[in-house]
Amino acid sequence: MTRSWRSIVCRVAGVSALLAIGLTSGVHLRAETGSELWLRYPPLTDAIQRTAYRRSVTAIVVQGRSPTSEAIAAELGRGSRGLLAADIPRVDRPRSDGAVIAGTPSTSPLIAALGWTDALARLGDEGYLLRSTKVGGRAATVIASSGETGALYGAFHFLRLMQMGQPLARLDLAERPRLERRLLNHWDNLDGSIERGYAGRSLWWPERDEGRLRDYARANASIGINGAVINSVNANPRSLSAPLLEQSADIARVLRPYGIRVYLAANFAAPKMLGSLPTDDPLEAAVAAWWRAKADEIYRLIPDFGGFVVKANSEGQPGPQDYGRTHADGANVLADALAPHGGIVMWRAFVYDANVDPDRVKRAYKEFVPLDGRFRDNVFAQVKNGPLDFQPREPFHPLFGAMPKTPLMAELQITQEYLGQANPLVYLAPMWKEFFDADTYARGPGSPVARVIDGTLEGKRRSGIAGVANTGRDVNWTGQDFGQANWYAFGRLAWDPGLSAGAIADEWIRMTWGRDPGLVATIRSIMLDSREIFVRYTMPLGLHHLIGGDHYAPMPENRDPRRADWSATYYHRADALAVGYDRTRQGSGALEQYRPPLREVWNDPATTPDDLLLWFHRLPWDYRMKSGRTLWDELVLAYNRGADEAKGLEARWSSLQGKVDEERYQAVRARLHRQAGAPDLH
Ligand code: GCV
Repeated sequence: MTRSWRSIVCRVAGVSALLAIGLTSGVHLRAETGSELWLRYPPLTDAIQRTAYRRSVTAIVVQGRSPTSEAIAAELGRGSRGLLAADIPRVDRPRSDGAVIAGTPSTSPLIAALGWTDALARLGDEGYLLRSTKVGGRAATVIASSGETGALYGAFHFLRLMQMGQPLARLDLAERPRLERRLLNHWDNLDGSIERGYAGRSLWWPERDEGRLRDYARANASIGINGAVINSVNANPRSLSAPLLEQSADIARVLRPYGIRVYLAANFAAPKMLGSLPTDDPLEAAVAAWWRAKADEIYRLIPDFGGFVVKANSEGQPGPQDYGRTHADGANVLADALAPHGGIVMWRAFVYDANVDPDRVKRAYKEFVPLDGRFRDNVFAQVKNGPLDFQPREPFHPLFGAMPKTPLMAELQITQEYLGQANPLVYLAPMWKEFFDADTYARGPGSPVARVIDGTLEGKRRSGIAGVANTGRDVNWTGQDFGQANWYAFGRLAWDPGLSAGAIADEWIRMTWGRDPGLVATIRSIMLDSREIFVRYTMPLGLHHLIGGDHYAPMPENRDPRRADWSATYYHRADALAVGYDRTRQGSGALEQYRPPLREVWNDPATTPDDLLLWFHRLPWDYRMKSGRTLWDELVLAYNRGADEAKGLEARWSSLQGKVDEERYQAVRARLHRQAGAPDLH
């Protein structure tokens, strides 16, 4: 029985190489490569709308002259030139109706004169007002913030309204981000390779194209990303050496005007490896002094440096436990060095020492919960969304809601390490929403993860989120064109976890593919179905981690000689009688790390949602499911249904031929064809 189950698992993923993309001719749409992302600004085809917009956008007034002000003016100019097919002049003050005025009370006398300073102060330096009003008796649109970055975000919002075809008259919008730190984590190595990167080499190591870097910054600013960790968490200690810091400073110089701060991943053994100290013991005065001097050196080069992320005592990385110290001891020595400069430490909770507990998913909680309250004020614990490792579906990590004194930075993975890498189409926003909306019950019912992260549940001042990036040097940035949607959605949800996956998809589709209602509806339905389809054919009923060493192809027989908990067999535990991991009270007890009522609900297979059944339970193959089918039949049904639906995605996409440009159409089609398990297109 298990043998044929394996063959079903393996049948559903194509594993041959992606070959050339066929090109056909005869289309009238502008050829596109995807390089412009969602900032394409193609001319609006609706003449009535274009005329109305032209009346609302007759001139651009950005009175500031800083690099950020220049970026605002350039983007408004570029966007309106593209969308309206007209050169909109930049002027120093409105001379007729229709000026778009952007800035802050301190950079713009026109904005200062509006008397909005108090309202702006309440929105913070990244929040903004977007209003239709009168300036000097003339109708104008004002994009105002107390900080220049906020004005830049507002400018992108204004452009998005036009890209979406929204009315521009009578605007009265106020926005502010719900989370303070909105970061991309790049797992980029100094040699240019990217760990779990599927879209080409690093955008900045070992050298960079400044124009591309600026486009990266523009894209991030358009969705509110305000920080980038530019090297891998498996950090090369050399990242903190003087020559590499010079390079980081150069990257920071390009990103700064777009409100993006540079952060670095630090290797905990840097004092020994770079500084020739005899130890990295965080309680040694010489080690603390080394980190202080290093922080001072960094801030001399990068005055707005954000801080360090650290992967310690995890997957072979050095850490404080090498000296019998705790994660808090380790984090605090770095935090003390950064504190005088305003920097933070993001100490990763991705730890799974086999000596802590036989069940991998229990280990981080057991190590970190006792440390709550022992971290310095400028330390975040950075916690992956689920307790294992970025599976297509996991329950939320039980640390969310279990460390009330420590700000938790949620870590999501935008790059599709376990989700087919850059081949299938998988829109991740529904998965992230499932995480944000999950009720932790930390303060009774109505304690969703989103409120743990944004700090409101436990009255925390600091908040943040990190996404492991999927960008690289590929022309379209993300390999699969729909990977762009995940980058986009991450930024939008980091800004406001309350946005819906569907609304974000709508925005992205209209800006990236076109505004025809039929086109939008088709792509939207493909996107919203895609994650569940992928789950069905790779990990139905919560049966997880059935992959081989490269985390791509299904390989349920995989036994990794290095570690049991890297093996598929460790997770599915399949034999002739049963399948699944028993995490109930009778099993590993992992569900005791969740609060009531979850631990009761998930302790009983009859009340556990089917989606997580085999995550928490080991059940006989003939176990009777809620549907009346046996477990075996239900699994087979899900695998087959998922595989059939994956084929259906290609068919649904085919209906769009001629409605989107042929280049991107074919590129997506080739990947969907492969996802369907069919031989590659030639
Ligand atoms: C950066 C998983 C990935 C590793 C990654 C690790 C982590 O194990 O497979 O590539 O290392 O997570 O998040 O640290």
